[in-house]
Amino acid sequence: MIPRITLLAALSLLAFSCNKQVEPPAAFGPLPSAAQLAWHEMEMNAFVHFTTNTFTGKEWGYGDEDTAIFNPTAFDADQWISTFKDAGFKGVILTCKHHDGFCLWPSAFTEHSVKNSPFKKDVVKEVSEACKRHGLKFGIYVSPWDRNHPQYGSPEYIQYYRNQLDELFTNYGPIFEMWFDGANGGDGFYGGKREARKINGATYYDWPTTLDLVRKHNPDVIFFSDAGPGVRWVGNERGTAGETNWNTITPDTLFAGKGGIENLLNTGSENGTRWIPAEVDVSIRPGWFYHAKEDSLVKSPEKLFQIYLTSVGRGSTLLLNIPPDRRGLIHQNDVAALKALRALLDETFKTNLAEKANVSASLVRGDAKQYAANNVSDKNPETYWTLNDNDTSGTLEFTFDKPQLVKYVLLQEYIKLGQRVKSFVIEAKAGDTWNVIGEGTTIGYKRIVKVEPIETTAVRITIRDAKACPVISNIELY
Ligand code: FUL
Repeated sequence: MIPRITLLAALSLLAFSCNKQVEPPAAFGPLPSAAQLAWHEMEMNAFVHFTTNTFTGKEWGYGDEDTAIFNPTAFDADQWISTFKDAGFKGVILTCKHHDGFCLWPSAFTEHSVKNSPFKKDVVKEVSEACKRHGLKFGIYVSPWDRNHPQYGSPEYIQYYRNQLDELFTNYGPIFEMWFDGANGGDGFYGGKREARKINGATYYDWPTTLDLVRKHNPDVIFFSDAGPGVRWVGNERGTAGETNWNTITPDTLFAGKGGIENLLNTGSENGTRWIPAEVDVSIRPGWFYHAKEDSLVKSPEKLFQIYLTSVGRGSTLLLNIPPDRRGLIHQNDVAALKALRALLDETFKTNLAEKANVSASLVRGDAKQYAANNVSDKNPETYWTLNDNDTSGTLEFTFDKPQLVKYVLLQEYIKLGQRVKSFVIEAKAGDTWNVIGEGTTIGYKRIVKVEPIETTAVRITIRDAKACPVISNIELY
């Protein structure tokens, strides 16, 4: 019989090692706001380009279009939004006004709007209400560049632009994201209808004042522009975030429309001073607007899947443009492509092999259970595996009870404590040897690596380098 005193001592020792109080790592570097975190979690949003261009075949209208041409014959916002919802999109951003200045809502400040079209209906209202019905968030694109407005280029126009934002935020909220397009934000391009009208993009729009105004309506609205401050442009329209993608950037000298910063925006800056993640905007068709001649050029589900990997799979949010046609419907080819994309995503990411694997780690912060390796496979995004403050590398091993085919590895950092990882490698066991099957640099909110497909009994992930001790909340294997 074990003496009572020894048993008690053993039990209290056990209790001590399980409940050992180890401080969590301190936050490191710039952090996302609550609204930015929510934006990261949306992962996929739909962009909708719709205006007079849909009826003229143009991409950039001159602003002198007759409002009579805007006349969709079978407009159905529910068809758009239910299509997007089925595909997995969480939000929608609508071009309430594109560069031609035509307003999809009956603005009190201009005659160049739906109110003077035969269609008459308030498209912004129809779409924002359909979003509410289907549980998607609603966002707006309101082009600063306006080729219809006679005062574009003068201070009066800025007041006009602000009045319109006021109208939109008052009547169609809540609005989760607001797009400040960079076109004609620099000092190139042509300004008004068909004549040149130069502006100084760095100062003309006076963004800080506009932002303050909009924040009075919604303090949490995410502002997209080349330079943020909510989210930044990714530097291209091909659907590709940087293989290295820092959520941080130093925006001091940046502004919407500033040219020559595409590479910087694509990768972000490792030591950037602000959390301004990249949003990947790309169109399902060659153009942003619907053109019948592009019906056969809708991106294939396989191409869209690739884009998913280079956007969501690189820690960005995908903003996929799906333009309604002249009927005011999402064309059947686009609907079919989205359905097939959804099926591809569901099939690829169906069985997470990490859930049934045995997970172990080379190191655990303070040897404490609350930071153990299996936190990365427990489905709880609030628990994580982490190391002691000075440790910037460590290894996780997943062992299966029988060989499994592994094709994709999904990793997530606990970004509430900052973005840290700089380099990682993925290996798989073949017999007694470990083979490298993939590697990468940054992780951030989410990283999906397409590895060399392999039948294996174990996968090993090594964080090779990090700015501070890595904090990994989730790993999935497919
Ligand atoms: C660009 C615009 O000029 C295009 O027409 C489109 O709206 C795209 C999303 O942004 O800057």
